Amino acid sequence: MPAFEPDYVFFEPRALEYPLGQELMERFKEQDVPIQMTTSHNQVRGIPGDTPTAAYRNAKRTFVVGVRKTLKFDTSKPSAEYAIPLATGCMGHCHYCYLQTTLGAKPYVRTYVNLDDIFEQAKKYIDERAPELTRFEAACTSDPVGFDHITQSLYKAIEFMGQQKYGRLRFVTKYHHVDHLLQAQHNGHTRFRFSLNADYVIKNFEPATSSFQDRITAAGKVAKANYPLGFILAPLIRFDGWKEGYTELFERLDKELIADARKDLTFELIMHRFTKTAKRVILDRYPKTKLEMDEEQRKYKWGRYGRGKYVYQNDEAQELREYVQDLIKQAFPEAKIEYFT
Ligand code: 0TT
Ligand code: SF4
Repeated sequence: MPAFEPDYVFFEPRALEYPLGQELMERFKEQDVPIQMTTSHNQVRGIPGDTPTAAYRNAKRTFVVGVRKTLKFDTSKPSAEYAIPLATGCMGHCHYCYLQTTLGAKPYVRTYVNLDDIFEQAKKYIDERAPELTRFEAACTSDPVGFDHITQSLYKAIEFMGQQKYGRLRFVTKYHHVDHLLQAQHNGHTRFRFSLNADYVIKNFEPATSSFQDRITAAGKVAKANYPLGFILAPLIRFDGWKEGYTELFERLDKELIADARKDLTFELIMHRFTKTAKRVILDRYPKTKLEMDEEQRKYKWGRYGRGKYVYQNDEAQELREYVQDLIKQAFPEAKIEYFT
């Protein structure tokens, strides 16, 4: 899995008023990537593709450089108090990804260059709650590690948060391109998490992401650089043979993970869920997917604005939860399980 480089690039004109916007323009010019200007990201036009599927695949290889206008941060339960907006979209092709519906027709990677505005706003949120800690999730709308070798904005966010007595950063990734982040002055204020799953899930549902092995190796490096480390097991799926699959995951993890990584380790557990809209979009984009999305077998969990989700039945959820929690307790008795949802 080579580090991502886009095939198409768009700039919002205002992005060029910021140093990062200018740097990115220079970088892409040097690389000879086709660059277009766009009045606003809502006006991104001209991503090639004869069919909607082809256009979607090309959009996933498109990079948009823009300015974040709204500086009100969303909340981000259960992982943090706030979502910090650094970017939206991702080049991965995970079948189950919620960005397919939350980003709708804008699946491209869009990065914000007005970082000082964003950090200033984060500082305000921190001050409001001090001396309580305020946690910021940087992976709500994107996988921010996968293209940080291009923008370095996650790097800057890590260093910004390193200086905040009462601020904490966290993010999760499926990419192993972490080397430049190892030097950041994080001060222990960033929890660096990797998303892991059973081999079956990675093989069938996570195209265009880094392999299990690469993620574990990267996790070892991150722990060596003294970052607090975490794993998100998501989505937990009850595929045929899931018990064996998740047992094997922990056997491998136990074998491969270096001792340094076990000191301050957290786990977050998230069950698979889908909405009716998500199911439609997924089947449209990945028509051959093996992802099970049978409403009949699921429990309907009511949500706001009619956006209810299909989750596993209570007894199935309970079984999944206990099984995976036991695996964690056996292999990593000192680790903290932050939540199961
Ligand atoms: O469907 C995915 C589920 O994963 C959501 O319920 C959120 C959850 N999630 C994702 C989580 O529990 N912990 C995480 O760290 C996430 C990777 C990030 C996250 C996203 C979060 O913690 N809290 C959130 O509210 N989100 C948002 O959920 C982003 C998106 O808009 C929405 C999708 O339901
Ligand atoms: Fe979605 Fe994460 Fe996969 Fe990217 S890596 S497609 S953000 S689930």
